Amino acid sequence: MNKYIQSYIDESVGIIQLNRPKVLNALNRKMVEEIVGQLEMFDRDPSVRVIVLRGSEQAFAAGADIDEMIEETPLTLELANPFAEWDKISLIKKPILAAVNGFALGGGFELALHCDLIIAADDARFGFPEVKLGVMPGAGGTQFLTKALGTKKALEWIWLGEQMSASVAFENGIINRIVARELVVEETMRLAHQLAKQPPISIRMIKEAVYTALDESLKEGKTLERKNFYLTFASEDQKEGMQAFSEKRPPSFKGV
Ligand code: DAK
Repeated sequence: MNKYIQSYIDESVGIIQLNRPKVLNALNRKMVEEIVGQLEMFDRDPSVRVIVLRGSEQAFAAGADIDEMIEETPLTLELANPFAEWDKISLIKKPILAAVNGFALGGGFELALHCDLIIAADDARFGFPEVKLGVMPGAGGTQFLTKALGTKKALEWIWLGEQMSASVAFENGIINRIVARELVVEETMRLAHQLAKQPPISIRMIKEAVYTALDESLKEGKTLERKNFYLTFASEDQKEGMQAFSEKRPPSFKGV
């Protein structure tokens, strides 16, 4: 039974809603475990094709729970190894869409950046305030932001710890779409349902290939792309997609 999140399925979209609104969805360790556990369950569930992660009215998440972190020492962290949970997010094969209202700060920004696509409200605020607490991002923030913005801009944002508007995040390619605050969930669900109609095997193979481009050389990336391309021809959806084109009708993909 989850205490800090709610989850449900809407047709083939699995939704995870962070649910600690009184503390702006500050992420404690148990909450991260619940989010990751639910992501893994949706990833294994054949009835789910796309996952949406959303916050509440005021915040996607205003960072890791400072009250929980305050007494941490290097050794309590080393023993608990809390980053192992975060690492599991990168293993999720299905698309994860973040619907961001309000604050996505620190660990909350990192959680959004672990998602594949980000839809944000026009008044959403992003940033890494860790430096103001005498620490620094620890769940990938320095890496994600540097890959998105380059070293100069990443250093300025993370050193100053200032909040970034949705429009700046959009101009820098950090988020996919900006919509009015009251339409964030609706637009995210619309996109999720659109993606859910795409062939699931292609969607998974594309996700793997695109992230490989971040870590591997062009040569290795192209090799993996080619293998994944071959693999799509093992699917019934490849036959269906091409047959539907010939017959001039919309395809119906089954994920097999
Ligand atoms: N932790 C705990 N409580 C928080 C919180 C947080 N991160 N953010 C907000 N709250 C609580 C506030 O204390 C307040 O509680 P009450 O006083 O009502 O009991 C309530 O949420 C409402 O917040 P405010 O009254 O402050 O609301 P405002 O609108 O005035 O301000 C704000 C909103 C987002 C600007 C402000 O709340 C704020 O500055 N929050 C803290 C932002 C921040 O510094 N975030 C943490 C960065 S450190 C790790 C993985 C990741 C990380 C670390 C470790 N491991 C796997 C080990 C990441 C670290 C971080 O994220």
